[in-house]
Amino acid sequence: MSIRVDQIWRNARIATMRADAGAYGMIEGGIIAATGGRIVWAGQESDAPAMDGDAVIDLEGRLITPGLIDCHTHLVHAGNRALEFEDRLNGKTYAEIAHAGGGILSTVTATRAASLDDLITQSLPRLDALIAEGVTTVEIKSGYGLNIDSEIKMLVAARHLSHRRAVRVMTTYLGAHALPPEAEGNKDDYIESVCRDQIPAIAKGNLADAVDGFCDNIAFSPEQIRAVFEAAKSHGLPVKLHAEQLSNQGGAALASEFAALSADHLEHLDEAGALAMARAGTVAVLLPGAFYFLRETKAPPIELLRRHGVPLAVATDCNPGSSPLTSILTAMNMACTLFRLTPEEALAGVTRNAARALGLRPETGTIAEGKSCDLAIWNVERPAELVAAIGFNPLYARVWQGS
Ligand code: DI6
Ligand code: FE
Repeated sequence: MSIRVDQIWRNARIATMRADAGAYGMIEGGIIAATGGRIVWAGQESDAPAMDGDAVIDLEGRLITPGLIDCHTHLVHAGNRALEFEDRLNGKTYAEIAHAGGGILSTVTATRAASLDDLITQSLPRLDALIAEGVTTVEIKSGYGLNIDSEIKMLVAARHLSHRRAVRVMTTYLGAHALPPEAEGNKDDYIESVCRDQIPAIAKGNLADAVDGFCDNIAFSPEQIRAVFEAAKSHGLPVKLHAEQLSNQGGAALASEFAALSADHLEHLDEAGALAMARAGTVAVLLPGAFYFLRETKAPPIELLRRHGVPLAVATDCNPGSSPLTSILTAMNMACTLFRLTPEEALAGVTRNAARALGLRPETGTIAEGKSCDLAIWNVERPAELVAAIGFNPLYARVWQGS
């Protein structure tokens, strides 16, 4: 008697990315079977039970990895900042650009002015670029609306994108991203409106899967972020934080206190912060695109994170100001060239550990029985080929929830 399944992918090399299964959790001569969008069997063909599939695909030795996960993006926004990029290269200062209405506030103005449909239409090509590289799960933040209506519009746009494409979208509310112009410099009052008005409205509408903030000199203080986290907690929402990007504010330790899913950027992280993250199981999300685009020189303390066993994830940080990057493969390459991750760490960073940074560990991120059948199938022999090349896309096929 053979077992009936929906689909079978056979004759593959499988980088399962399971943590307990050797380098890349590699299986040679592998086979994956799925039913109802879930993996029901994955392993060596010679060990497999007799199975009958409605569809059987011979992959002729191609590599299968888990579907890739971009766990930190701001890909929903309107407009772009290419002109600002050009102005800076032509010698204008940051202050001059900001004074002329440029910088992050220009994205806020454009995003506020855009209709919901427009926001979706402008964001889709960025999502498509990620999907074309094997991404099956993407996180999308708000944070360019900075008032109730526009923050809600951004999150609704992000949720809509998941109906327009075969991809899992996780939304994150980032009201504490920047100070809106109408707040006239009063950060405490704005944070109060985030906690009192915005978070309850967003929680009520079930619009966000997590709450994020930007803790830095140019953004919000640890005390202000603590208030945001308390409000998130009171609505049962998990938290994450843009921490230690430009300076050390103790943001990673604060996030860990709230058992944050992740602390992201971390260029200026110290040992106390790394220890706190390790204890809380908070994932370190590395964003080499922002490091590159801002021409930073201080890399995150990778050796310290490794030593304390903090899980490392890698993401694009896709945003118009500091990381206009829509290539997860390039982010992986940059994580290796700029931060000295190994190719295996980079791949774990966009699969197993990225799933963990989104609270999706039981659902996706590795190839294992019971998980969603999210796969990326590549025209390469070895995983390192995905990471070493720059600007080349060897994707053969992408499978999300079994199809
Ligand atoms: N970190 C950054 O570098 C940006 N946001 C953040 O939290 C910049 C976003 C922008 O300039 O639009
Ligand atoms: Fe970001």
